[in-house]
Amino acid sequence: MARFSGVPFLLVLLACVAASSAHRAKQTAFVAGLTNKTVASTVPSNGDVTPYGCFVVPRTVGKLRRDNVLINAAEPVGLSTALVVLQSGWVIVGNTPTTDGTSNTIMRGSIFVLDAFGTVRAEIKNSFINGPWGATVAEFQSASIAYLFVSNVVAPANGTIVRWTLTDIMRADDRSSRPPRFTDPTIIADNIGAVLDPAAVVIGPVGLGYRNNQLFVSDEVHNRVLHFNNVIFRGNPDTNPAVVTSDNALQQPIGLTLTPNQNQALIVNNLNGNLVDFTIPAPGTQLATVTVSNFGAGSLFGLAATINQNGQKKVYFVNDGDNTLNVLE
Ligand SMILES: *[C@@H]1O[C@H](CO)[C@@H](O)[C@H](O)[C@H]1NC(C)=O
Ligand SMILES: CC(=O)N[C@H]1CO[C@H](CO)[C@@H](O)[C@@H]1O
Repeated sequence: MARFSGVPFLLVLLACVAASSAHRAKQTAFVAGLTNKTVASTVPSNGDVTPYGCFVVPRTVGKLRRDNVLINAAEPVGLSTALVVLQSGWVIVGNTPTTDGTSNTIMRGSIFVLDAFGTVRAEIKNSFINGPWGATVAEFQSASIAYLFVSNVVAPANGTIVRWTLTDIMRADDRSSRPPRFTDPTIIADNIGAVLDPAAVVIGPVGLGYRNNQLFVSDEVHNRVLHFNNVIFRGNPDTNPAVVTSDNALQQPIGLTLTPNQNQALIVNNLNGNLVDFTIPAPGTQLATVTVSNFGAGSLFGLAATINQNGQKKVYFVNDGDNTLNVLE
């Protein structure tokens, strides 16, 4: 009797495996059934017209309203899609300036920290900041500490990801609060590849998405999306990340966001006007491709997926073709 006791157990195990792979195969694309709509023009009163990053405000704090979308343009800060809003209301913006809008004059730049009223309260500038190009954040129940991940694309960085530990995070709607401290910079990924480009300024790692100690990064140079493990704790660069997906519908993946349930990711392409929806973790499956810009190459940058307080799916993205903020909903 004893020697058969493993059989039903094995069958149950196989049944579970079959059920979970069937479940995986049946996963519906987050963007299935959504249609595009223009939300707003991004041409502000100062006349700058080029939107890059895009982030959905997680909580109402100061002037920030939950579910509203923040975007950054190339003025007053330099080029970058790096834009993060902490739950406490601090806004973190990458700044990679050029004097003429081309890669010929690109500089290493800085990171700005704004309070919840939009006032610049700090500028971080040091040897770990080399053309901040994309960013994401890991936040926890206790909002006094967070991990910020920033990609860098200007030499000497050849496509790095730096993890910052943000400490002493106070409320950003109190003018007496000090901005978070940027501590313990650690290079957790190196040599992803970053090359100056006459059209796109830089081709390199742009979109970052975080879930559960894992980081997903769009790698434009190799036309793929990478999956890094143990990103909260590692003390050195991960030289062997897994590949989530590559080629097929990918055409230089630029902005990246995770879906709210965190089992899919969305990227937009630099070389055409398409958005691609695929499963995570690695190895992932491409589930859907949607044309979201009729302006083709160079029109898409940042995007952000959310389910709002009314339970509606929204995928916000900027379009530099007509300088608008758009939504798939
Ligand atoms: C930069 O990264 C690319 C892509 O991974 C690699 O081929 C190249 O050798 C790296 N360059 C340097 C100077 O390390
Ligand atoms: C890029 C794209 O697909 N744009 C479409 C958005 O939706 C309108 C109609 O609602 C279409 O005319 C656009 O072509």
